[in-house]
Amino acid sequence: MKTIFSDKHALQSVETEFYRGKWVEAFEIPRRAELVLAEVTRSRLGPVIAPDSFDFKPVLAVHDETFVRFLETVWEAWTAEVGLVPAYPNIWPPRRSRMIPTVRPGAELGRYAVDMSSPILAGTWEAARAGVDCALTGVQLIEAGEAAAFALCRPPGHHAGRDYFGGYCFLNNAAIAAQQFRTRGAERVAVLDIDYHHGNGTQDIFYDRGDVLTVSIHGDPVQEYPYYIGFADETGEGAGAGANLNLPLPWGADFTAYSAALDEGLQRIRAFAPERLVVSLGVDTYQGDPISHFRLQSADYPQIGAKIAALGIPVLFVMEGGYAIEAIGVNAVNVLKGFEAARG
Ligand code: FKS
Ligand code: ZN
Repeated sequence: MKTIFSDKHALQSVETEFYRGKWVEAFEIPRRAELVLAEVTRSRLGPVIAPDSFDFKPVLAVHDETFVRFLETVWEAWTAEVGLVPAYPNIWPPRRSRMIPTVRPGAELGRYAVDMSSPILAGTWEAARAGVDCALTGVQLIEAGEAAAFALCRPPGHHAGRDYFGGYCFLNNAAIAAQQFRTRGAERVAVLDIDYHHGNGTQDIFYDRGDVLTVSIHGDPVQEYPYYIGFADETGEGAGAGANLNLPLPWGADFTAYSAALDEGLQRIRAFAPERLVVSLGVDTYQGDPISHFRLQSADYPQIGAKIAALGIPVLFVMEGGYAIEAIGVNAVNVLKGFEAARG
């Protein structure tokens, strides 16, 4: 299968992040994408192509316009007021606030950010847009007849909601792609999120819609980021009632437990009968991941790909997390290879 990759991902790059009360070496670094790309090439997965450019429309189909405008303009406003330093929020709106717009970039950062893990830098907007372009190019390839494609997106996207960013994410690449499949004519689309963390942004975006099924397997929010969302009883609302499935697993879950959850998720997807599938592909489920607590082995990942392949529908894989630098390439490509081997 083809991989879509943009060098612009490297525009989002920080040395450190705030973790457990300290500034530590950043986990979400450009090297992650470079290592996945290197393994794609080494393993001869298929051609690597640059993305096409797309206008704002697919982005505005899932994100609020004021939020998108904020992402686009906040760096300029921030540097004018504060100087050439990363834009971090340090204040958040109290519950029941009236949310009146302010003229201060720091206050706007807190309005839209859910945490401190996603600083806005000079190149953040361009990097995030390039990630979206990778995902949309993947949609285009599939609409042109490819059975699958791999959007090697960075920064990741699944924590970005309709009007918020965080968890290293700015624009929700997978959700934008899923919506684009709908726009291009698919009646029903499913998103399967196999990143270790709950795909809260994707859930948020499609929560009241019955045309996009969202399924996420992740660390139980009582003990894992993003904490306040991702519980099993969140099943969708309104027209979306029954179209969200959360499968939280406890710390220490191994492939036996994981596999059972995956089978349940895939069963639900089968029953929904989507025409297209987007997979939020995170490999932070790996036993050696420095910030996560599942116990998958590298040899488990091809089986995940094979199970997904058994759905028999076109699949767009969209890169999300994975922080065990030595294994990220092999683990991600193992899913894709397992998919291809099973699809034939
Ligand atoms: C908690 C530290 C939490 C933020 C974790 C973000 C995970 C991001 C991700 C993505 F795919 F988006 F990259 N820090 N101990 O892996 O879900
Ligand atoms: Zn993750």
